[in-house]
Amino acid sequence: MTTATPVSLNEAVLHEALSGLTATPQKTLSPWLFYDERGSDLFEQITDLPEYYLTRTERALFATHADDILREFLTPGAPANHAFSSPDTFTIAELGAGSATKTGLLLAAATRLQPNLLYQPIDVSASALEAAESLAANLPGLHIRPQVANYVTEPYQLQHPASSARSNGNGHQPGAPGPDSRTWDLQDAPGAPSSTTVSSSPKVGSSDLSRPLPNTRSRVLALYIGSSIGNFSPDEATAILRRLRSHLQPGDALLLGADLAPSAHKPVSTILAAYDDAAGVTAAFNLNILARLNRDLDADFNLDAFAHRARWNPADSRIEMHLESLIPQTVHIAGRRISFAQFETIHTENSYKFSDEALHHLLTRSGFTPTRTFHDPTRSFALTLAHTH
Ligand code: AVJ
Repeated sequence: MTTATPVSLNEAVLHEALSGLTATPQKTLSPWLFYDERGSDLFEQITDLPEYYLTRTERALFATHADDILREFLTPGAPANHAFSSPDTFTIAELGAGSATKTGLLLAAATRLQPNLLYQPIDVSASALEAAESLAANLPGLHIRPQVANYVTEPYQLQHPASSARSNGNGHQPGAPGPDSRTWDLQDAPGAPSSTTVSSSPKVGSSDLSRPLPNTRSRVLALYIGSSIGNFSPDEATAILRRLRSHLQPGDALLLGADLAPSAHKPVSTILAAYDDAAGVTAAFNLNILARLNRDLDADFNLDAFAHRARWNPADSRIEMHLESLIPQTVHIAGRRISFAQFETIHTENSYKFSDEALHHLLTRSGFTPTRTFHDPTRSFALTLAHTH
């Protein structure tokens, strides 16, 4: 182990391992256990695999549609050539932000639209948030307020800072909003948050042209992307989105990134290959969960006696990852003996794949009205913008 695991985290790992591995009839381990240092590194490698289409497809959607997404957020239903004019400014928040590499494309578009932008990434990993913070170095006007929290189990906050709106004194840039667009200044705004990272770029919008508009606020665009929602059962997913909804107000919106169910253009084999790649990186990622229990809990799993399995479960529209015991065997964890029959599996992950109807249903029962969906040409992945209702 290269870094010490905090005692409380180790206790959570122990609790999860013992409760999951003594469950009957199906042994389970929760997917959050994948993401220790080694597992996070393996997941980064997965996102570059030729078979793992999810990350690159979603990134392409951001590259193509960042401006469309922001326009639709600010002025739902407006035509493509519509000039932005909104009395409110906006801020972008993100659940499970990780290192936020894809988000950078949207943040870049947003800072062209609004010279000072507050970005609120929330992630359980402090090191991932440090990587997200480095985005500010490359995007003048971006202010980052990171929060370390598990958005499933821990409280988190979303700020709607009161804005001291002012006109953009720098004139009209191509692709940028007209001189009437509002922006706000983190330093001057009453009740503004103190961001932990403030870019060193000069402030855009000169004070002599400032026109304070009281009673304006920042609308929140909340991102939940990367198909992270796919790890949760329909009830858990609804609970996560309802909680997010409870932090939002009228005019705010959610951008949900989800992997789509098989279709004429997307055979099951394509989806399965993404979870069983030729190079064996996903197998190593799955097996790392056992290696982690060996490292953190001093367990004695023989990694050669378990094999990675990925299955398509059509009834629940999900990929399941399992670890199959190749022989009858007994493993020791913290003084407990855990026995496996030959071919018995540990269920380690579900990755739900959504139909358009399933996405619509999930969003509406969580308090959102889908406004517009952005698909790639093969309809493999969807970015759905949904406003609060
Ligand atoms: C991070 C949950 C989106 O389900 O595709 C990748 C994790 N598991 N390969 C996914 C994962 C196996 C991934 N998510």
